[in-house]
Amino acid sequence: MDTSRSSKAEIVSLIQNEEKSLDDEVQQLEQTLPKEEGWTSGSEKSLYLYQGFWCLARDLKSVISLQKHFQAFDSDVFVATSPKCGTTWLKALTFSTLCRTQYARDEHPLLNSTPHQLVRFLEFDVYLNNPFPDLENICVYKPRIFATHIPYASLPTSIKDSKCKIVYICRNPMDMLISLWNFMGKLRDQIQDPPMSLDEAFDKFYRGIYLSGPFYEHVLGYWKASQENPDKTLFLKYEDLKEDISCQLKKLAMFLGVPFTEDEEKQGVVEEIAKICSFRELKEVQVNKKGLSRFGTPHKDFFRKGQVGDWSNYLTPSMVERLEKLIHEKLDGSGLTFKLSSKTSMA
Ligand code: PAP
Repeated sequence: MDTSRSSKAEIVSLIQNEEKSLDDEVQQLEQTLPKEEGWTSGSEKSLYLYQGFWCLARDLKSVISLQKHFQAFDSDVFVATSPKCGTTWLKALTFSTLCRTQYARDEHPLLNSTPHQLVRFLEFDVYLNNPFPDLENICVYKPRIFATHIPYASLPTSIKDSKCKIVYICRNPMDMLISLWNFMGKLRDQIQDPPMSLDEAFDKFYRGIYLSGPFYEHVLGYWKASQENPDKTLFLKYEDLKEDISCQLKKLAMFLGVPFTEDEEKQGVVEEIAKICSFRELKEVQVNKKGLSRFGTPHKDFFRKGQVGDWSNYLTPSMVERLEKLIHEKLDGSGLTFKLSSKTSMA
């Protein structure tokens, strides 16, 4: 008997069975979960409320699949975010900090790969249409770094229980909303959907209906995890990075267990990483200017303005008032505050 053949056949049948059972599970969920209209008519047409967060039908399967099968290593690092809160930036910074000794200083991988290619999303990329991805060979650099928009409560148990590290970045919700609305506007344009009004986007965001929303539950889940176990989860803020990137980079390196040495500091390594990961530099790299990501969005759309306080150019006074009230209600007593502009902050 040809064992290599039979084991290959067994593997294929295992994958097929798993695919079938996932398809059945997702089909059932689609009929029972609360459902809302998404942000575009394409793959984002419907959102489903799964375990308390809004998820695209396309991603339900990969989320369930990775919840069941993903095995974290103690050495893994996870970049966790809500959409439009600084994912691209934190992917670039985490990769450049952790892997800095694995390439020559003038051959930085960010010159030829996008941050999303170097640090891949678990649910939109690695596990998309593949319940058993080849994780051994997926990350060229070590340790493995993955990204996710999944809320803390719904992370695979092995991520929560192992000694791996989680870095989270949040952003003030007003800038996040404007960033999301602009991003989805480009996506709508691309598939010839008519523009979505800011009123409609505001209403959806206010009700928490967007991929991985609601916002406050997402942020508070990771905030609490970071308070309870600061060695495992590092909680960063986009606005703090904007204010003092060197200080935040050193904090990140220390947390990841790879602090910058005195020599590195003298040689300007911190400033070099900050520079190559900066909005201005990344936006101009050819690989970020053309082509589509694995999840179908143009690379260039991940770089818009990269500013704090851009919301003031869009939101009406009544929108600001409603959001401020909601921020107060949701964050009251948590100890978490947001900077709304380079000057103003609120709890
Ligand atoms: P994602 O969660 O969908 O992957 P994410 O990277 O969080 O996207 O969002 C993009 C936002 O980060 C954009 O914000 P804006 O719309 O307000 O401009 C984008 O400009 C900003 N951004 C991307 N790269 C950087 C960077 N290197 N530094 C600062 N901001 C950045």
